[in-house]
Amino acid sequence: PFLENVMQHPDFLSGNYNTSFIDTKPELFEFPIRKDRGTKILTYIGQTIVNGHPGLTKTDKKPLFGAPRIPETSYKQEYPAGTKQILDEQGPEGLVKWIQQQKKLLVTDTTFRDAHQSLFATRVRTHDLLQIAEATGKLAPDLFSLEMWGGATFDTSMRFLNEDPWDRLCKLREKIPNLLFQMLFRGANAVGYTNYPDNVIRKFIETSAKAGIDVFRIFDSLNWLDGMRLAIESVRETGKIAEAAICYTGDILDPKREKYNLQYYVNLAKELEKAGAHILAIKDMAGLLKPYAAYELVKALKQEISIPIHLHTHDTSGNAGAMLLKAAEAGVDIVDAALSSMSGLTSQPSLNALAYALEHDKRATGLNHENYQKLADYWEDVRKYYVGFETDMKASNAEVYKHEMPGGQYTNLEQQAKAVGLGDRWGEVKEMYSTVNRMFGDIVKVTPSSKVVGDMALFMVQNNLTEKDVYERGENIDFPESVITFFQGYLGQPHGGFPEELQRVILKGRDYFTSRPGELLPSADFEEIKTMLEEKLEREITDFDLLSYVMYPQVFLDMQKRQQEFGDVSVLDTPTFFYGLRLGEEIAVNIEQGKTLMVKLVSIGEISPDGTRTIYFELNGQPREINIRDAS
Ligand code: 3PY
Ligand code: ZN
Repeated sequence: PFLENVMQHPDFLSGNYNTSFIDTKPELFEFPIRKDRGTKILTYIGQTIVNGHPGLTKTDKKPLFGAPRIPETSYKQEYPAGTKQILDEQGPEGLVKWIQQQKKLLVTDTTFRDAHQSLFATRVRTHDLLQIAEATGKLAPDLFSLEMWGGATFDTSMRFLNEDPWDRLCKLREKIPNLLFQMLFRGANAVGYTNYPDNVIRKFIETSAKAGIDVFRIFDSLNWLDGMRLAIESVRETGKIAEAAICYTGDILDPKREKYNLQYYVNLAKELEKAGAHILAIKDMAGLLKPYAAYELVKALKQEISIPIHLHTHDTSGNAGAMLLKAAEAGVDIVDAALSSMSGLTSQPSLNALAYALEHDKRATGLNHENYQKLADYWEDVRKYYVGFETDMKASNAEVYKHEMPGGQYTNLEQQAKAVGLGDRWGEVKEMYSTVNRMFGDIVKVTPSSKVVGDMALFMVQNNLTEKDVYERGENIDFPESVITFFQGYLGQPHGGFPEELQRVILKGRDYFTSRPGELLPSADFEEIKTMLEEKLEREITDFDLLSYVMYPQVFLDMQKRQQEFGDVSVLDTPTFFYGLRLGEEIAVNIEQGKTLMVKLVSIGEISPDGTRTIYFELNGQPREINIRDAS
């Protein structure tokens, strides 16, 4: 009975590995007529001028931005050899041995992924990453790795940036040949929000390894070992690095929080080592690991396991810098940090500050202050483009120890709360988040389990429900879909099981299962999907397309449509992408190697009776008009 239930499940049908999903939704394949590249790009710019960019308040005047400071020195030198060469030449075992020989604290730079995911809703565009890529490879060859893919970047790049995430990976790989590329992989949830069939997990890992990922940080949103084993094995088969994570929650120093005590983490770490992890990650996604707790945890783990330890945290409370120092003292091998201009608050602590803090210490990082300052300067300039997506948070906030919300979720949930009219009740939402966590039995909260807690908290605040109401009137309440599927077992099993009473109230007689969802989900039929997509999209379908479709069918198809309408908008500079052009402004758009379009905005016509406006451009000096519907 559960198998049937899984197959009928709406998430399965929209998650979708079979082709019946699209047969029932033919509108997904109604594509706009084909236009030339110049017209497409003018249509995009015109659309942005008239209607603004989704998610940004429309301004009549495009803000003025100076050109970002791109360090010049980078172009004069070869790429120094880095950790990528160690892995390529000596394999995972050789790399692990090398890590263990280092006295210095090794550092991963998260600027390309978690920093912007946590500070401004994952909006950094490939264009801005590519402009600093060569300089990063040349000025920062002594990093352990560059975290640059996975987590939320996969879906946001398609959903909000009209970009193919695979394209970002391949292009960065070309420009940074010397650093290990690291991605965040959500175990059986891959880069999505629900479990996928086993053959999807395997193919995703094989394909990303081939495209350039070297280090896979694998976690399970409930610390459920069964949700991680397949990913660990698959990464090992590719010859890349399997870094398996314990997600940290609670407080090991608090005797009252015994569910997640030191022994719990030590046991889990030992299991992960046994399961084949090359490196252990301590993933402190909310920044709850306090300095002295970090010392205890790292000390204990160092005694109990023999693989290197890589520590990840967020600076929401303001304590993360101090925490890294205590962890370094206890012998942690690698830590995550972000370039200073992209650090702090819900992001990682500052890499530049860390390098200074440890100078002349036995764990000194050896990182060159001037080089990393140049990279931080670039990001200081570029960050300005994204101001419209920044959180309202102006200073660190220690209440994270109460609500325990992950850094990567904070800005997103705040946006979600605003979108449903709860902007002025954000304080209540945060409080409810911790109530919901308690009701759920105190679970590990990280994507996607954190999203379930967030959905329930929003739902309760929005409907003015108390904890008591849920138990007393729950029979008559339709809970959010994500909450129901969570209690059915679609995200796996939480430590200590589900609270039975609440599970009964929420499921209302629906089935639930305790086995691994991957065992129940039918395999994706890649051949069938490929044939279907080739027919519908009238082009060759790559493994990249196939995996993007399988992860996010609707998002992928929507992006195909926008690409047919607007062309490849990743070639536009970011201010133009978000704000269009000022009157009289002319930009050069490199649509491919050696092919440049000159685009100038001449004037914007009055609104006509049919609700459209004519936008007058010059394209390579020739007048061009584009009609755009004014949505205001
Ligand atoms: C993600 O899964 O995107 C995360 O950043 C979790 O911390
Ligand atoms: Zn993180």
